[in-house]
Amino acid sequence: MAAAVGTWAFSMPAVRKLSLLLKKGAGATDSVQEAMAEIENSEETGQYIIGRGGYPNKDGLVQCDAAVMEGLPGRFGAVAALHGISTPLAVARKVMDKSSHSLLVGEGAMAFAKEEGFVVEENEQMLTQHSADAYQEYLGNKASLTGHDTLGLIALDVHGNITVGVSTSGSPFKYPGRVGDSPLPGCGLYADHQVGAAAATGEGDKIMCFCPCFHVILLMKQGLSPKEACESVLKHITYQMGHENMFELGIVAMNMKGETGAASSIQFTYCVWSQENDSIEQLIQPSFQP
Ligand code: SD4
Repeated sequence: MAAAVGTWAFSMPAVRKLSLLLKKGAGATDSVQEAMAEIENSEETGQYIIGRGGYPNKDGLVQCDAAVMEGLPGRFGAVAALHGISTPLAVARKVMDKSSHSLLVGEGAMAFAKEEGFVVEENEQMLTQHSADAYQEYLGNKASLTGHDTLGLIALDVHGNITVGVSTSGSPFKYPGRVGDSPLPGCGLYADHQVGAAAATGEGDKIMCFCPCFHVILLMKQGLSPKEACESVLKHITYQMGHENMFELGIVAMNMKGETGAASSIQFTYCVWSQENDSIEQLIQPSFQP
């Protein structure tokens, strides 16, 4: 039974695309790559945007993080602080499929992408009017934006394979070279073909200290539902941080039956589709109250 889930309301077109591909029997990884690329390469996909149109770093350069993980052991690829490429997840896929490495960063990631035939664009091409204006405003008052722009997609295909992909331009106006949780396995994403997959969004600098996606998978392995597992992890982190210091974190998860669930420290919208109902729902997860 195929199923798909995506983080934030702006995942709606991507989840729709996943539903169309998965219904036709496409593989989970191909589907995630194709659905992600449409949003990455689109200039206007919502208030917070990934890939082309993402917010630049403090020097004005759009630097993206992306990763893909299949449920099968050792199938992971990621890029971080990659610039000039409008579809970062496709490069992460190449790292997984074509290299002996798991994570490539910065200039090395760009050189690898070039070798694999990706077109490297000028930074101006990666900026949009919206992101360029936001950067000018930042230069004027140095006030950093808060917001979440990670698109996380989980797909379970009709063949029983599960894949999770994430893509983000990270925190707006970040320090050059900053890497968030998204391209780190266990932190921004995790998949296990016996259990399911999870993806995270929020303040990556904090998220990476807790490996929340791996934790969710471990709990699902022990028999918790995706929702119970996400809630349990959020509760654990909130307890460790203290409620007043809790940072912004949203987690979505899916098990191998295609059941999904989420938990979040702030109100969080996510989109789900299952072959059984064949309708895409936008669900609002209220903020977690310990
Ligand atoms: C990151 N979790 O890089 C990602 C994206 C995000 O505000 O939510 N940024 O921290």
